[in-house]
Amino acid sequence: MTAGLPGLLQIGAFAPEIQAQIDAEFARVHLDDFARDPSAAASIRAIITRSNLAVPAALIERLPALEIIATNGVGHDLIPLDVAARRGIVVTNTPNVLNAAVAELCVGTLLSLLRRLPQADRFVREGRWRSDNFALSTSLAGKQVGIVGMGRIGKDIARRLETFGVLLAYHGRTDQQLAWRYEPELLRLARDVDVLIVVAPGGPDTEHLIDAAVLRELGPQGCLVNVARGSLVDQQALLAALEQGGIAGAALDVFDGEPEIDERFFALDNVMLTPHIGSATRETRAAMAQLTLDNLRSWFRSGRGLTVVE
Ligand code: 8YV
Repeated sequence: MTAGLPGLLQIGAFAPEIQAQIDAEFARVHLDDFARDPSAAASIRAIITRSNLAVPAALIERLPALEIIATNGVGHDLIPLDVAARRGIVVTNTPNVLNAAVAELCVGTLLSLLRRLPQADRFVREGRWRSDNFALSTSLAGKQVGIVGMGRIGKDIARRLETFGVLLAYHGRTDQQLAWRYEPELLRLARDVDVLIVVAPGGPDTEHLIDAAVLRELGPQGCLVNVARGSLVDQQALLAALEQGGIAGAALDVFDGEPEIDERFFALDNVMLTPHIGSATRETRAAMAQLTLDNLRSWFRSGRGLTVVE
């Protein structure tokens, strides 16, 4: 560890150009090395991590000098905020810089699901067009779409979907007095719509928010889209609904136990599966990593984070 630079514990990997900045500006030790040799524990003042990786409470307790946890991602459901707050440790994330990318993936996978684009691509590649017509699919235009979680990303999704001629409504903790209809009852929203989009934060408060009852209300013509966290959906109820025609289909970017997801999904033709790539564009990941670093720089320069999780 380089003397004089702030001690930093790194969890996960970062792109070479970001890693170079980390190594130039911080006395960095990677979690794997720290697990073998925790001698640096007393000098660790910051953690840099990624939103899909856990920061165990036990690890925080072993770092007496820890001041800040900077996560590369908007989600912070794998960081024990209560433990951090008790210790006066600041937690920062990367809001806003990924809104467009996640919204694009949401719209893209929804269109792929409704128009059966992966199946159409396979139909052509397998030479079946020579002798057959691809079955008609269904339009997005005119559909009733419900958004669960009208935060920054939810609003970006709504603005994009408006241009497709859908009717929008949303559910969340509060009526934000927006142009779109607010539905306080999640079951009623599920009953009213053709497509239900899940884009609320993960964590204990939203665990299995989308359960068997909600899927029943969504019904045999309804489709589910999840670009938030697997934990928001009761995955066993979802698999049963998909297998038994309880709902028409689902576009899923997040799952329980990623990346070891339930192989029952693989056999289903009415699902669009993506490997948690909501924010996975070069531009977005570069902006996320830069904001993560800038949060650390601002903290050690001014004692303030730029995008602090409240
Ligand atoms: C991950 C995400 O952070 O921002 C989030 O909450 O889930 C993603 O952007 C990213 O996959 C981890 O690097």
